[in-house]
Amino acid sequence: SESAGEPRNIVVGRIGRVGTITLDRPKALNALNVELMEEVVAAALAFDADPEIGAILLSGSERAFAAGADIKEMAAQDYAAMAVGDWFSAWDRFAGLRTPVVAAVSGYALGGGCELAMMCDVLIASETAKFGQPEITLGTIPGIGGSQRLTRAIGKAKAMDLVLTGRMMDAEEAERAGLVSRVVPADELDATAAEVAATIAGMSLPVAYAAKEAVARSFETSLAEGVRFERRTFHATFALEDRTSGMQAFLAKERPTFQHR
Ligand code: CO8
Repeated sequence: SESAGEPRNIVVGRIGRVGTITLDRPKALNALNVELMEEVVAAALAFDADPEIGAILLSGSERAFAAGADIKEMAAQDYAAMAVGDWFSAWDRFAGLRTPVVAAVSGYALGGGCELAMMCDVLIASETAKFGQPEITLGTIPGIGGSQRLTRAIGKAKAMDLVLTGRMMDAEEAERAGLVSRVVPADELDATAAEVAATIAGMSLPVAYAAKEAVARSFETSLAEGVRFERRTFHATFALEDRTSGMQAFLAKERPTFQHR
């Protein structure tokens, strides 16, 4: 839907094979209004369609990854407007990206901000990161997957605690609970997240898609079906030039150079 003009709430860039999206609405702590959502989804889909992009890096600011859906925008809505407009369903397209997404989370990741971080594949958190689903304190509940993804990520005990009390969880607790991939000192966040994204972007693109899809499948299916899906996909990688050259490089004690096909 974002066709003409520069985005106003995000900064989009590119470093090698990594597409970068930086949330940039500092006055509202990167609150996710509809315009920002449409810009993020459009930028991410454009990267997803570009075979020169092997990973997407999503960041916020030092103070906030994102402090949730935009409460000012939501406050005036009624049930009919939310339901008929299917508010926030565009985020499902972000969750459906094939390209691996690395999130760099510093400061607040609350409500929709926590939900957006959980839609990403590798979540690198600064020691300053704070996660929470405070919707209940506003008289509502998570609406972009929080009740589902948080529970799958950290289990019922902590998910219920967070969703029912609205309290925040710091980076250390989030790592212990299994919500984040790594916690790093604040001044190392950007470099670490960029390095992780560049590493992934250096892999064979079809294999990275397959690896992401296989892990993501585990959330949608039984173990037996998931293992079957993985096995067939694993077999299919043997049709790829990158699989041939990757194994040949290992045997020749060389670094692999993937052609991404
Ligand atoms: N929406 C709109 N504006 C926001 C938001 C937000 N979520 N968060 C912060 N802001 C604004 C503040 O209003 C303030 O603006 P102004 O300067 O104009 O008053 C500015 O950002 C700075 O914020 P604070 O002054 O509050 O900064 P503090 O450092 O004092 O506090 C906090 C930081 C603790 C993060 C605080 O801002 C806060 O609690 N924010 C709200 C967090 C929250 O409740 N998030 C959940 C939102 S609901 C949600 O995400 C639901 C998603 C699913 C809905 C699905 C529906 C279909």
